[in-house]
Amino acid sequence: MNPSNHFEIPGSVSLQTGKGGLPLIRIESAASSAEIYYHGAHVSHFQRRNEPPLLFMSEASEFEAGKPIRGGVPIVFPWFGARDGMPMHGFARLAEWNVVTSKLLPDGSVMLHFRLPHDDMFDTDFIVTVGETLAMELSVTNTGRSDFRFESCLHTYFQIGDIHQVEIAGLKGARYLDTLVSQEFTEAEETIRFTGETDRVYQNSSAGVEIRDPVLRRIIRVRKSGSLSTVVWNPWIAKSQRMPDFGDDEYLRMLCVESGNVKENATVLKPGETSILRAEISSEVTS
Ligand code: TA6
Repeated sequence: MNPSNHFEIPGSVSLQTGKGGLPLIRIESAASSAEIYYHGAHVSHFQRRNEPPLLFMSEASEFEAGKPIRGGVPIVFPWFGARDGMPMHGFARLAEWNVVTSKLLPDGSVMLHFRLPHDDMFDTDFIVTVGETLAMELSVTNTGRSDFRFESCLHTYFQIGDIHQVEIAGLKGARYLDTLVSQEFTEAEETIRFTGETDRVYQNSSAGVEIRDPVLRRIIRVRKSGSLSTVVWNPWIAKSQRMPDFGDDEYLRMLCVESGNVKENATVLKPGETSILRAEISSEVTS
């Protein structure tokens, strides 16, 4: 793939060669930096000045056509989870997206607009704004002549100091499916802590969450709109050992908190309708 560089902005947006020889776009804003691969329109890096990276990236991740990148923000679309004979979590994260445009905004943040190669049934756009925060917007329009049902999720991997010491706040009262035991529960705790493999799909929850990290001394906040599902995942020890593109001990330093619309919260668009899923990630350094 030899992408054109029509969108480059000197000092802010540049086309570079990333891992595996894949083309990526490097973004420098006044407050932060980021990297986005054409492969999956995959945000692989986001870091605020004078802070550790906010996104986790596995040292063992593959960077090649047909393979998902293990870390950053995989775009899950148009289905979540497994589907017979089809790629896990849909094909969007495996596709080579096109860059529509870029823009330097008055506040010093930088916007990049990606589009999934055209499909007869839908148009899919992904807009990333890199600044004090990382703002992501996945927009889907039904361009077909019948209803279009799909699942979508920004499957965000956060970098944390130690899974044993981190906690998530904001999900108390939400009902969730514990996929490890295929049972539903209601979150009774003000904060969620981790003592083993965790794979929960919180449903009908539009709430933002906080990830409180005493080791990296920061609070990560995820605010979302157009999203009723929040997925919380850590593979822990055994599953980490089974994942070839993930280090055995990397579960200690990552936590997925994913904003989307999956399972019973799947989206149904009538012809001509558009849905927009937004997630904005910010961080606050604590004492
Ligand atoms: O994060 C939820 C989840 O569905 C987990 O069950 C786990 O499979 C994870 O996604 C990673 O999926 P992947 O296909 O990227 O290995």
